[in-house]
Amino acid sequence: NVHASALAEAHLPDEQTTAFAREAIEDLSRQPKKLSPKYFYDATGSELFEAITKLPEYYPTRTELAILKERGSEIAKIIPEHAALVEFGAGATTKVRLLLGHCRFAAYVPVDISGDFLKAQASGLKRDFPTLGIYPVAADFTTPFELPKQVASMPKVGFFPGSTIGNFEPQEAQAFLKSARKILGRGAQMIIGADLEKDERVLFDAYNDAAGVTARFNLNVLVRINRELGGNFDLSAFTHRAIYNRERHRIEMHLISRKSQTVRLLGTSFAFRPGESIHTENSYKYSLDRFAALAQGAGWRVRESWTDAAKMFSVHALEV
Ligand code: AVI
Repeated sequence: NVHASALAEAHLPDEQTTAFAREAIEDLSRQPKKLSPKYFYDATGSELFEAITKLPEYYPTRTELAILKERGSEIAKIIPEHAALVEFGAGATTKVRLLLGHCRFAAYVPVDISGDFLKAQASGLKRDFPTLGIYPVAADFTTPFELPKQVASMPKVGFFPGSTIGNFEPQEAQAFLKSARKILGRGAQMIIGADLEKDERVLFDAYNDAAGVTARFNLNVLVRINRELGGNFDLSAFTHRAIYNRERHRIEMHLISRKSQTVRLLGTSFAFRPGESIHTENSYKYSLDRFAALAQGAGWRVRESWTDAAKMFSVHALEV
């Protein structure tokens, strides 16, 4: 097996790398070529994403934070006391701290694929919320997982901020919402952030920042393939492109080949035409109505939706 032996040579034959290799080869063999956005987030990619959230053009993070801050007491009113807050994917703790500050949660269950990250996060929170039970779960939150037995009898509130749901295809988003409903159980609620459809120029600029951080974030997936899968992508031969697809209500990120070239990874060659794209990410934008329809299709009702005054971003409270 050519792929397996090439992996062994790269000294990285662990399970996650094997999955990355298999998926990258399959996705680059397609027409049009693609790569999954989940591979953006190695250590460098996560740092670049943190830098994106601070860019003047990238409004989602700061707008969602402002909504959570401003509406914290309204959110607290509809949440049962002594509930367990289950966060799907655990990034920076800034947003969850806002909710924990406003609402009286008995437990916090961060769910993330990276166990190390969870441990670091948990110890900081424990210091600031000493009475809160913290029960991290190391799991891929897009597939079914068990909640810790300590929270079995508590009502559950899911938390999925950041418009990460926008990076799922609509049918994946619906499947995720269904699975979250099953995991959270009877009487569940969910607080979820979704980026709104808006002026195309604003959307375009948010993914084409002047400082070029989004371009570096996009290209980092090729850096990762080179390092982890022994690829030989020439970074200067690919360029970042982000466009708004109006019909499909989504920003698309692409890496465009500047020339005719062949790239090799793990014994497989991939030919690129000049101008040919690797489609690396979709970021769907939902109107309030389209989001409500998505939630409804997954068995949730929108209890309340909050937006900022300029209607840039939305936070929804869902109930079963
Ligand atoms: C994480 N996710 C919600 C970001 C987004 O806006 O879709 C990822 C991102 N891609 C480019 N810039 C930021």
